[in-house]
Amino acid sequence: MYDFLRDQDTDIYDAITGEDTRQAEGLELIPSENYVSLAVREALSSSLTNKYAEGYPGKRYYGGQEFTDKVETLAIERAKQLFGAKFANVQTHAGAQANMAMYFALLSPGDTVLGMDLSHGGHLTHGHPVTYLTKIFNFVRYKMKDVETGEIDYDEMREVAKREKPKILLAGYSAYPRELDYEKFVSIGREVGALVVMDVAHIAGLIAGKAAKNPFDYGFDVITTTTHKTLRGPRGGLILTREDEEIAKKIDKAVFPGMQGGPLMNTIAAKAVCFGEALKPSFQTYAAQVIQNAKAMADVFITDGARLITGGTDNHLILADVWTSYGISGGEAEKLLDEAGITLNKNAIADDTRKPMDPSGIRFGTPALTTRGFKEAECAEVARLMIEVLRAKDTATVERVRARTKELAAAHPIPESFA
Ligand code: DSN
Repeated sequence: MYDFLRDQDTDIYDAITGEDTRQAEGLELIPSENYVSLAVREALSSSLTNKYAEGYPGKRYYGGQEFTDKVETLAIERAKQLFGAKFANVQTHAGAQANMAMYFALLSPGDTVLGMDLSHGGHLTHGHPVTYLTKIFNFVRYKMKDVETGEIDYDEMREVAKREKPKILLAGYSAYPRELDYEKFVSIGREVGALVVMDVAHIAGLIAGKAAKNPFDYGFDVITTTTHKTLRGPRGGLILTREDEEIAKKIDKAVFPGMQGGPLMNTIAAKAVCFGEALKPSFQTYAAQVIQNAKAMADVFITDGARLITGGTDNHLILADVWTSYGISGGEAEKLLDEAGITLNKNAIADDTRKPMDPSGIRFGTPALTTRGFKEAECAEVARLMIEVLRAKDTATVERVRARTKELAAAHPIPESFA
């Protein structure tokens, strides 16, 4: 691999091979990361990167679309099958663009979106004040009723919905470890005449692998997602519409020409490959294992007396209050664990009293470890190693744990393909 790159550009070659080694030798616990197959990587680096294909299959603004049309149609059909949707747009470059296109398709300037409070697990693109979205649309919030169990305050949600009359009721989070009551979302949305939308970026693979409930089965109207987290595909976005053709047409228009120019056809081919992989029965085994592994890690922390936000996990991620539990800030924990060969991220916890750049929590999860073949016992060991570092906070412990994480990584090479 990389023969031409090595000969032509040593600096970039060195950086990429350095990253390869980092990924191979460390344990990846960032819950939004994963390892793609070499088939996905081959599609990403294919000749399709040379091609302009503005428009949609059969309706392009450039010639030479015989193969791009085939690729995009396959990606659309597979995405629809995977999520039980009637319509799919596979062109958004990332999850942020998928959400933006969804807002522009379904809202007029000044319209209201009711979404999860950002400090309770929401996402920047769900209306954080630092985004341009808040200059155009009005975002109002619901929260968890009980941070210790993760129960959403559906009474508050209904009250705010009735008062604020949102056009969109938004579910979906980047730091929330529990399943939702989708029936309640849909009933509240219908009651106030809002479209019900979910950003499933984090749990897309769990839904595709039938290890988590599918919001479309409960009547959600639209789903947005990324393709590179639990779904284990290339970095990119995807928008699915359950059944309303008018909505799907508005979304297509919002993506192109509304927001983006030429689609990244190489990425769309890689998405199609990933969707093909996720349609295999083996992906269901993978998705179920991701959750079992996360539960095994959560159990170790709970037994150790740690405070986990929502008290545990139903999905692929865990949010731990390390400030209360181990007297270490999230930033310091991230740094020490990184040195010990465990990569994860600091994360604010609900109603955090510390600053976002050095919050009280860490967020970690099991999608990448599970891809490497880790099962519950190895994940529990990783959790114990983490606790050793969080408790001791000293160089000797970090070095000892580093030696063990390297061994664990070596015993579980990153796979090249999936059965
Ligand atoms: N940055 C992603 C995550 O890590 O959750 C969400 O966009």
